[in-house]
Amino acid sequence: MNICKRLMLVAILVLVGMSTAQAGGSPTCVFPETKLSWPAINPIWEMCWLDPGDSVGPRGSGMELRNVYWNGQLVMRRAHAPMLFAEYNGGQGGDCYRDWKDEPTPTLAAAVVQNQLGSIPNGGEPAITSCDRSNSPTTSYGICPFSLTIPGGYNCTAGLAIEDLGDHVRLTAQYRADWYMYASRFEFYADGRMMPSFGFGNRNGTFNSVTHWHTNYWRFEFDIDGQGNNSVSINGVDQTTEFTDLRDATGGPGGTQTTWEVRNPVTGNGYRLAPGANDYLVGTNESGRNFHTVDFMATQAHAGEYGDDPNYDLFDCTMDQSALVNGESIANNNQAIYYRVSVRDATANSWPNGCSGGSCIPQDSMICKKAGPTLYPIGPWNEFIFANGFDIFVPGANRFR
Ligand SMILES: [Cu+2]
Repeated sequence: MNICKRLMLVAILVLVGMSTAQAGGSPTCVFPETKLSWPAINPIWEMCWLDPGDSVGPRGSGMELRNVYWNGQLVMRRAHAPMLFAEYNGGQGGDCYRDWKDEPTPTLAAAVVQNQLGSIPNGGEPAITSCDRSNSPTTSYGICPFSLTIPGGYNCTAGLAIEDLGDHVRLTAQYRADWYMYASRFEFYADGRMMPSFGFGNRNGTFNSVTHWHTNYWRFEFDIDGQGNNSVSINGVDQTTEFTDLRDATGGPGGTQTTWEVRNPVTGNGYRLAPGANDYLVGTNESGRNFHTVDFMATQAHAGEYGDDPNYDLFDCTMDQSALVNGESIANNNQAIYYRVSVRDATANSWPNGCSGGSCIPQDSMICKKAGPTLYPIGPWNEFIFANGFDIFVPGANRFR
């Protein structure tokens, strides 16, 4: 190697070193946290996970992930789902409830993926939740094993299923609030994408007769590169004050969908949250009763604040965004962003209100419904992975069967 080539190599190494200044980080997990490194050798993603029973917040926050690192760089301090609601059609005299998120219920999974990273056995099946199983409008399959028998070491596991699926790792937890069984999933791809999804299942046919909605708000505490200096933008335009927002399929640049970004303005690294196709199926406030009226919130993060109400009870159904979005700065600090998905479980002849016969939406209340966004890495840390920049960005792509 001549001196010129040697200098060029040094320059390249310096540039790489600069752009990955925070690389090499790794979470320290403290009981009851458990560390996940995927792949086990030369990990791309590392994090601490907690099952719903150990999650923070009043009555928990479902599957909780802490100190999530991609290629040795901090992405999020915490990801969880602290606000969950079940609302019954007011036109049928229905009430509305705030559900709990700290009562785990088993998932059907291969023994090798139960609470540890594992690969699905040859000829085996990925982990199955109530929602994965539910494909009939009126039949419920109960709790695990959901009237299924899968040979080869499959059984009902408390805690998480953690599956190495080749180009990504998938974490699945399921929890129960009376009749309902909620499946919280998170997929982490080698290319940096993160895909949280929520499945709304059931364990019996109770309330088959009343149309109702389920609403989940995720909460993501980003700290890109771990310097406490992030910004939040709408369609790439930085915002300085806490805000609420709504999904808009054509509200982004060039008529694309509205997206939101969290970014470290110093390193340029960030994430873009793009709604999934199913997220659009049930808009805010479909019932008209003003319980859940925003899709997105950007708030300044505060220690110990995991939602709109630290002391709620079962009947506190309204998500009070004014308790979270109240004029604080979101410039150059740490934020918690919240994102809503809802599903409607319709019964025959009850929705829309006033319908009759064929004008009513046919019963689909026991059929599984899933929704969730994709979070895409943006900025320099992405360019080291993708030569084709934003070609990967496919607004509204439907990844659900
Ligand atoms: Cu339901």
